[in-house]
Amino acid sequence: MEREAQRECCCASRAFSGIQPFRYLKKSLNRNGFPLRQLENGYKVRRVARLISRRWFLGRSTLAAAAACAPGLARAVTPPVANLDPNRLARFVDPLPIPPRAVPVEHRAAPDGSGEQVPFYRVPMRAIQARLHRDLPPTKLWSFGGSVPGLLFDTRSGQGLAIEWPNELPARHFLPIDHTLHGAEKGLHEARGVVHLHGGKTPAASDGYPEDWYAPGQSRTYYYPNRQDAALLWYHDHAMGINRLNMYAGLFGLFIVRDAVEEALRLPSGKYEVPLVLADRNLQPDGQLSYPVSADPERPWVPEVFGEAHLVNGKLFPYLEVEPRLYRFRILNAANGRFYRLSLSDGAAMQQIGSDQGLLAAPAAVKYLQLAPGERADVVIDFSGSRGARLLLNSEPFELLEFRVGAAPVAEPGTLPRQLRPVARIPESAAVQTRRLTLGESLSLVAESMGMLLNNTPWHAPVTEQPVLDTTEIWELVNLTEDVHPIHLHMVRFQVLDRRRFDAYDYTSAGKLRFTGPPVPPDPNEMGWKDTVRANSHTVTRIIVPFTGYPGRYVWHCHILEHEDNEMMRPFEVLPGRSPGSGRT
Ligand SMILES: [Cu+2]
Repeated sequence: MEREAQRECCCASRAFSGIQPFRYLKKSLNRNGFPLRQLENGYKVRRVARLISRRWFLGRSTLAAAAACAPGLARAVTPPVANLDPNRLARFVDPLPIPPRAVPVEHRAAPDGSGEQVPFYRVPMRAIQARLHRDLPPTKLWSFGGSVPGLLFDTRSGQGLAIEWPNELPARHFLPIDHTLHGAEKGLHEARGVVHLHGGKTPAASDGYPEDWYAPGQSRTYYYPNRQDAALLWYHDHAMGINRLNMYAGLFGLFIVRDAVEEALRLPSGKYEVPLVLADRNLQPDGQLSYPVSADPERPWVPEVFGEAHLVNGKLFPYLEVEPRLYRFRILNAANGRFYRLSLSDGAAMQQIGSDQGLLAAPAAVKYLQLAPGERADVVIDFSGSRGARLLLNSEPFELLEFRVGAAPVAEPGTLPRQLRPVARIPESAAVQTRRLTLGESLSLVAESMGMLLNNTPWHAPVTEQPVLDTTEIWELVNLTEDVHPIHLHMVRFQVLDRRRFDAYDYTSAGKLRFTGPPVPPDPNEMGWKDTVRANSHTVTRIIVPFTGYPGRYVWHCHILEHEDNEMMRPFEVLPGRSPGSGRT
């Protein structure tokens, strides 16, 4: 964990902003990259930079060289109005809000023909006003069901449910659409939306395919069979070309799946189980959302967005009163691009008991907890030794949340089981196919990012990944860029096999995969089931994926939303097996 944290710290802390070029440049100069000699040949610089990374190019260049790229740098600037400095606000004056629970409005027949009556919910997308801090006026947001985060679903494994997601948004978007992005062309409804249950084993028709968006006044009802292990899932908008804006506006919420295995462990529950949804935002001085734009009004897209204001369950600097005992926290990173690196101010370790797709085999002690956008962590914190203390949950240098620990002793502080849920490791021999898939960035001649690509293939190209239902594959994610990309596959869960550094220049210039280090196995807290994996810079990240569930068309993509909206997303199609459940083809 420590090793991982150090290796990723440049990208992961992301304290710099992609929209402030000179500040960003100073940070970039500290990065390690290719040998400087490669920069002495201008041709090589352009070729490598175009294929690898704008930041790498800037990072290994001199200030003079950067100045020569002024037209490119000038494209990405801050808006004319300065953002609100959240550090000027009083800290820890608002209690931590807990998202309200979704309640079914009735029961209806399941659409799978089973004759079963399933709970039916209705959760509209609509505009709201919400106070992010005691001393700020209300902020305009878009919400699922009236709050941000949206209504919390608390569901049981094996109990299907149907949700109608009406689009009741206003006709016009309030954040800057880039009409040059694929799927965001002029003339389309601005406030379109479609809902994806992230981590859900969901039939394709209900998975929220990005092109299946619908306009204000329209509605869709999706069916979730919920045939999967207990886990913290989340739902969010997935509309093509504007997903980053809809999510930034607030269209996301939590979806908990519970089962008997988890309940038998008697983990902290009720008021001792607390959801924590993390998301960073930039705010205008009047408290309204500020989404950065490039200097080109025709192409306002920016490659990444990092906010200075860190919302926990929709509040800035909240506090939570806790008893001196064990608490379970269900944590989601719902940010557009920021990686969180969570720690406690007293230096104590947290016990991570679960990851994206449910419980680990055993608790893993973590002093620093990395969470990329889209990742979740299930964490137990023991406050029993901190009676009367005030502790902070930090992501340095940011303070996120204050815990106020009660002074009175409690009768039963709780205990944590040593074993949680067995996670059988999938042998590599189970895979019928290995796919090598690159993560790349396309750059203009002035090293300005034009977008990111999976396997050098745009979204609209024919489907190339067609796994067969009930077979297992290994996917090798070859990251040619200097960014860490959190890669998410819909519908399936997978395990991380290993990560291995390679020479990206050799790969891009000669197509040769030359490793520069040994394979590194995942840390203990990554040894469970995942649906989103951090693909580190200049590293091959291998995952093993059983394609069980449902046939049909799904997507895989980077969960940095600005990347996803600009081509870093591809369809994959699960083909029906030759004989159901037969395994190999
Ligand atoms: Cu990415």
